[in-house]
Amino acid sequence: MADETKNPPRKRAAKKAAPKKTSASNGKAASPQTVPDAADFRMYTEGGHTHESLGLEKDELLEMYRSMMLQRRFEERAAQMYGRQKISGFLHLYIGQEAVSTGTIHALEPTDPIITAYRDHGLGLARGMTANESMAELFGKIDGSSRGKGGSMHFFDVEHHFYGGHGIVGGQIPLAVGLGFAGKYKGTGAVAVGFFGDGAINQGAFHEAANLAALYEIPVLLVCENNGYAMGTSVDRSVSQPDLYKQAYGYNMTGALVDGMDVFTVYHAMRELAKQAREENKPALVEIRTYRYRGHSMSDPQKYRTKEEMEAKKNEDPIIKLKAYLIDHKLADNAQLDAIDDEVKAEVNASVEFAENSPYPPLETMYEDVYVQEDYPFIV
Ligand SMILES: Cc1ncc(C[n+]2csc(CCOP(=O)(O)OP(=O)(O)O)c2C)c(N)n1
Ligand SMILES: [Mg+2]
Repeated sequence: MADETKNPPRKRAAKKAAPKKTSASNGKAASPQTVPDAADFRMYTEGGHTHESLGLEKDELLEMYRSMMLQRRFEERAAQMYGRQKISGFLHLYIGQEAVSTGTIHALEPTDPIITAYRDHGLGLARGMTANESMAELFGKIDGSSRGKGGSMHFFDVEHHFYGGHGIVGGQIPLAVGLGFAGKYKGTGAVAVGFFGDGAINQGAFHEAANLAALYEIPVLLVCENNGYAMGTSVDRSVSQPDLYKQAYGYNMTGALVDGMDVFTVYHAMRELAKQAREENKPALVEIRTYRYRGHSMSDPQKYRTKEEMEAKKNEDPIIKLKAYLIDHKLADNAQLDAIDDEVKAEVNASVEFAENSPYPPLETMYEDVYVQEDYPFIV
């Protein structure tokens, strides 16, 4: 059941909101009554968490650091390989946004389904995809996660409950709600998490999906990764209400604003919101403010933002922040963290070799893996 103190039912709200009758006698129009603010907005922007306050052990912190480093090093190498024309098609890098993927994954159960847009390498790696299958997918090789037929935008790993990798802006949001619905229907207790960019918030698909998520009380978190830009268009230029989390009010659900440059804050917010969704079937719209350090994709002259802005944001680098925390709290020293970096680099280098050596998918496999159902009509 919805919490009525925070979310009054529509009928009651409508009754209270009815405008007063204008008194004609004094000649003045009565000002309309204001609607009581029943919004359930949560701010996760203050920071100040410690690993103790969050109940995180040293091993888990080091695992978070490793995960973020793997995503960063993997993509730096992917960018190089793109330059050498080993990767074709699009390549959208997640560099700068790693606290979002890592903080979320650590806050969820490994069986909670997740789904995202085309900027998908970070989330896939954070969820447990290997560097080998990921690099091979970028190279279009048969050992890739989608057998080389998906490429950068279509990572997919059912075993790890990662449902892709989607190229149509906003297209995966209704699927996220469907994943949440399936969990509720089957009684699995899972919470689905659907990621999308700030550019997707104005798509009809978001609004239709958000409405049903709240109406059907679906355990789903709709996570808007607001990195400030949709290609070259800033949020301020394209959205009438740039506080994107406020869209939650229109759908009678929790809205949350989260600092996405701090992995502890993301972890804290997502853990609380996932618990609420799991235990009370309450969906939420979660706006996580983050920043991508690279262009929209590989061919982006980035004329829409200043060097000063980028430099300022680089001072907020979530990986450097976690590293400083680990050292300050004597949980690791520089040598240990460098060793993690070396291990990750070796793993990524090996993945390039693996991808080079993997064959291209044979032509006759072209129509395989298009539909799950093997006898689906229209397949030649
Ligand atoms: C329906 C649709 N319209 C337009 C495009 C072209 N397009 C690809 S990415 C993109 C910008 C999306 O930005 P955002 O949602 O903020 O995600 P980000 O790239 O910042 O991660 C657009 C308009 C598309 N893929 N799908
Ligand atoms: Mg964006």
